[in-house]
Amino acid sequence: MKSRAGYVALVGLPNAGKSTLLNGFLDQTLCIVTAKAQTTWKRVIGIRSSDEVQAIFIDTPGLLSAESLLHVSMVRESQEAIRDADLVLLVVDGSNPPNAGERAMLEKNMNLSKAPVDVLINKIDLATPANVARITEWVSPKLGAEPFGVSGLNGDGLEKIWERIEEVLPESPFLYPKDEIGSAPVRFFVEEFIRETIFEQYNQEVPYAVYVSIDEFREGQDPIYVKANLLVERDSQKMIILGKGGRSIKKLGELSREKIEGFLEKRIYLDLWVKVLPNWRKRKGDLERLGFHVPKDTQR
Ligand SMILES: Nc1nc2c(ncn2[C@@H]2O[C@H](COP(=O)(O)OP(=O)(O)OP(=O)(O)O)[C@@H](O)[C@H]2O)c(=O)[nH]1
Ligand SMILES: [Mg+2]
Repeated sequence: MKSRAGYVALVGLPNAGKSTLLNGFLDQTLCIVTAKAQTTWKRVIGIRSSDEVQAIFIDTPGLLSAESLLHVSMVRESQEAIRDADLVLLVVDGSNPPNAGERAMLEKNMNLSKAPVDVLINKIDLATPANVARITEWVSPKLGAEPFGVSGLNGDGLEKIWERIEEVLPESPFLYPKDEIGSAPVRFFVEEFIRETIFEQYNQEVPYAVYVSIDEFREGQDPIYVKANLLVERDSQKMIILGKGGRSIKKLGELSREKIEGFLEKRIYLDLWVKVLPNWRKRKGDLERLGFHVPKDTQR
């Protein structure tokens, strides 16, 4: 049998469970997951290879109406993934079906795809039959797709989707070495684990204003020395991140370190610094320096 390989984009509204599904397909925690919407800010690649088939899953930021330049860049990342995919998996939260405006926005984005679009009703463990019926009545006529019920959390339905992926991907040599599971540098995962912990620990708007950037990563020593800058938009956010007597940032450091050590299977020393980069979410130059792709036609 000839080998098959290609790109499978996981797209949908914020909080639908895209990152959970990527981790489920890989049986590994590669993407950060939190209960808050808009956790994923940049595309993440996760690779699953069987003997003959290699799927390159792309986890994307949630599709949302853009309020800041950061959102514009997030939406653009998702749209590029839709355009480049060999199969698009539209992930819909079965416990919280999209409203009319969200449905229209999703339909518009799915039209960008040249590839087949399959719909996954995720969180099927929580979905009521009425919600499943509502989603099916929407997607069957509009997207020509019979939805699949899945649960990223407990893995239900994922093997069936994998079989579908194996059929749909084009004949092609493998695009990555067979034993590779990701393509991002280790630094990226370290940044993401810190960001995930920020989402878990701080409330309301604060996590959305923090960009985590690794400043130093000194390997070849035990423990590995990691210095991370936490960039916030205002002094008031800096005070919140630090907490009274530095207690909050100490806790953040401890919890993040445990996750990173689990991922790297090595001891690390984590040095966190908070810096103010005023209004970075709205500034084109700052966003580009931080690795976001801001559309060229954006004037700001
Ligand atoms: N019960 C249940 N919860 C789920 C399932 N999949 C995801 N979740 C939960 O839904 C929340 C959001 O999951 P994520 O994977 O971060 O969602 P996402 O689509 O990547 O969200 P953004 O990155 O914010 O766009 C988390 O609390 C998950 O634990 C599922 O199948 N069942
Ligand atoms: Mg996500």
